[in-house]
Amino acid sequence: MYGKEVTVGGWAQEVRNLGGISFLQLRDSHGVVQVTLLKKRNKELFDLVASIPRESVLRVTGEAKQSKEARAGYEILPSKIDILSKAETPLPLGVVDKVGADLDTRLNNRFMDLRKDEVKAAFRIKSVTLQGIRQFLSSQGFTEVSTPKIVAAGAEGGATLFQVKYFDRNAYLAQSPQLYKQNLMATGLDRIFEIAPAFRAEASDTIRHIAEFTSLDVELAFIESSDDVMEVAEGIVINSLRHVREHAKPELKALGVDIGEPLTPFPRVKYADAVEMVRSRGMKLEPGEDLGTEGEKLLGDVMIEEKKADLYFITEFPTALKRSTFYAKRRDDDPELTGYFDLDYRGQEIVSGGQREHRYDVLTEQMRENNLSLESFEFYLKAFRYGMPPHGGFGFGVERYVQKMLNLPNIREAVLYPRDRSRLTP
Ligand code: AMO
Repeated sequence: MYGKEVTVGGWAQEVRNLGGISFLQLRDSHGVVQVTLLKKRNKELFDLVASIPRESVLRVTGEAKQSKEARAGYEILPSKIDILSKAETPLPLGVVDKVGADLDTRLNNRFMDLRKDEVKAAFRIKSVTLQGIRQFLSSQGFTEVSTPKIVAAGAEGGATLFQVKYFDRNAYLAQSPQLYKQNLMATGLDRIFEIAPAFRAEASDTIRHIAEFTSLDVELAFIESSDDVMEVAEGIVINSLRHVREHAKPELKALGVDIGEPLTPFPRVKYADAVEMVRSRGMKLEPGEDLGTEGEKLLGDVMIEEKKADLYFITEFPTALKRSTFYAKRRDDDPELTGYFDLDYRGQEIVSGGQREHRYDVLTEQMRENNLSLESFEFYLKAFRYGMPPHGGFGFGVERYVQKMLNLPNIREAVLYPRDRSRLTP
């Protein structure tokens, strides 16, 4: 386009005024272009640009010219500049300033924060990740479904349920599509997945919990064991990482992240062995006790040091730790163990799942153990009385996955508008 007239729209990132000449850096989603103004050529435009507040939106028309000095290798010599939207001063948050703002200030001004390439990059990568996941799952014969987010009963314990008023009744925001994805296993839609928000009233403020997260839920019928389920989880990770490596190169570069090939097959560590591994590293934990955040982290260190594994399964969760997961199948040969697993990514759980209990009598017994009213779960239980195949699945925390993939210090960096105990706007 050299020598031709071009029109570009963007944000006025910076104006450098050197007296007789000034340079306006105009930024749009593709990058930054230099608009060069000569006072003697057009004093009116020169003065206009000198007065434009940073981050205003402009439309610039002018001649595109090759330039050795301009960073992009070309510049625009403007003949017309329209101010489409003038920015107030001072800015609530700098866009190109070297001084970093704290996360709260950034989140309070997210629209401005997202003008930074490295902040936007995480969301482009999240989108590419979801694309990779969808592509892989459809190639494996999975059907994408949508289930209600306003529900009558929770599946993941009362402590984290959000109650909502639903006309003249009480309802809850779905913590997980658990009951619905199992319900669908009775229909012949044998392999399903859903990518949707899940809600948890998490009281504590941590770098890995939010009140609204994107849950990738998978469920498959006619399985032999949890192994069939783990295979799908592993496939999702391997294929979506590859997809990101191939389709998000500039974004990975902006973040300075290099995603290597993970070690495959993902190593599997039995829960009991995981406890021994962290105990041998000095952590005080009784056999069978919950690993907790600290134990998970320590196990992550051990797996990287000893096995060079970023991603690994923790398998055979003890029944004692999964008792409240009333739908989890206990092993026929050893009822003290389940086939439940977690998939951890460098010391953080990102996936949890396993084979479900599909036998009505055993399932209702496990529910009674948890003091659940079978009546309020009738819509769920009914499907188990008329032909329910063996099945299993998992919940996969999309933001936790992106957080670990990109080494983000806080899960909130992977959510455009995070929800937590203190945050309801923006
Ligand atoms: P679970 O409660 O372990 O299992 O959740 C599954 C995955 O969801 C993610 N996750 C969260 N991410 C961010 N903030 C939170 N507050 C949060 N809570 C959970 C984690 C976790 O591994 N119904 C079962 C899944 C199943 O068995 O299919 C369930 O919800 O990455």
